[in-house]
Amino acid sequence: MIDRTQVGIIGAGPAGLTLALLLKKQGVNCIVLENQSRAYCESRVRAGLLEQNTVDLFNELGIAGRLNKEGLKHEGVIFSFNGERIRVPFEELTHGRSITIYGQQEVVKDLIAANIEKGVPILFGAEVYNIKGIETSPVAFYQQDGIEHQLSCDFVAGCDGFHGISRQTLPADCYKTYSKEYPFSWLGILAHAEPSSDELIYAYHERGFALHSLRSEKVSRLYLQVENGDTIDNWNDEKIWDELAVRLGTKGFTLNRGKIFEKGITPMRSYMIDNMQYGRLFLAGDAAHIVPPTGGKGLNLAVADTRFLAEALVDWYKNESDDQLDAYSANCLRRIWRAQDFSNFMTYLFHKQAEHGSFEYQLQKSRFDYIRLSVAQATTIAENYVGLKAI
Ligand code: RFL
Ligand code: PHB
Repeated sequence: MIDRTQVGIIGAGPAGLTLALLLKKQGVNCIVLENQSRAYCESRVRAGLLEQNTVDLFNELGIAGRLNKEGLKHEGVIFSFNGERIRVPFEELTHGRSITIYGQQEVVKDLIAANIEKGVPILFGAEVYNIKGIETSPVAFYQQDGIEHQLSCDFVAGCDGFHGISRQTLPADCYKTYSKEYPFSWLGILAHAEPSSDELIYAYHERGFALHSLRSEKVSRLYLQVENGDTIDNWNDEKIWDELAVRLGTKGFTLNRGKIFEKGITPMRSYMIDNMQYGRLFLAGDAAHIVPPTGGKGLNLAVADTRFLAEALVDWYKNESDDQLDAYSANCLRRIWRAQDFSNFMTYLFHKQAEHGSFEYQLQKSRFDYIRLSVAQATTIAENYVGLKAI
């Protein structure tokens, strides 16, 4: 068993796997430790919206063959307010930038295959239970098949998601936490139903938010705002479809129904820490920040962090410079705060929070009208939605 590497990466999600490829490309060795099985990682249903920057990076890494073929490129998005629709033509408003719909499981499959092909060791079923020596010479302690192992590293990259061990390993006094729980959750489904719209539809309705998304020409991905604490047992398939049809509805629109093959409820929260590093431990992705999914930013932020981290580590190995490593958190935080603000804005624009006709409701409606009336406001939304190029 290998017991030493340059960069030990915890977590084989989008962050860990992208970082491993970026490092390998520059000749830096790493090992990825992942507590789940490969099959589990490749089937976990989550995100679907890839920003232009993410697609560009996957092309640079030479792993976008299937993404370019099977991903669905979008040039605009539909917003609906109680059945009144407007279209934000984001490609036109951002001089050619777009988003691509491609399931996170597909991204993870492509990343795992590329890492294995390039010779990056990914140890599945390897749970890291302790990280020691983060000031100068970190060691990751992990268990695989009931046997304990140690991996000594120059650096540890904590890409182990929101519930991972890396954030807990940072000294508690080296960062400040920002956290916000929203008073609603998302019920998400995947269904064998032809998408009812070529473009995504984000809908405010007096019964609550709904989102129409898709995965392919035959599979729809749809979400409903539900109350915190609600359970999937309260929602049989017919009730889900009926509710989606009402909330997404407008004159002449028919929602295509089909067999639901995946459903789940996710709470909505914003969370982040204002320092993502200590000594030789660096965090990336959900390990350091969570955004509500309304802006489609989580996976994209995870990937954006790894670009900064890879550049900084390569600079350390090639030029013996600490400068970029020292600037890592600050470099990431600018984009993270922008995404936090945009995700919060989208969440409050579309979710039902106040009684129909109340003061807050009127403000919400006015914000929606403003997008229709102002190219400036539509452009602001467009450039945040597709993701700012540099920040
Ligand atoms: P991940 O994907 O959670 O991966 C972390 C990995 O670390 C492993 N792990 C450990 N391994 C070893 N030892 C330990 N002690 C470990 N502890 C954990 C885990 O098993 C896991 O494999 O984090 P990463 O890489 O930072 O990626 C983040 C994204 O997964 C996440 O931000 C997105 O899914 C969020 N998200 C969306 N993001 C988008 O950009 N666009 C979207 O359209 C979008 N929609 C969504 C979403 C998330 C959702 N849910 C379910 C939260 C829609 C939903 C409903
Ligand atoms: C998805 O397709 O899963 C999706 C799309 C847009 C979002 C969130 C999720 O804002």
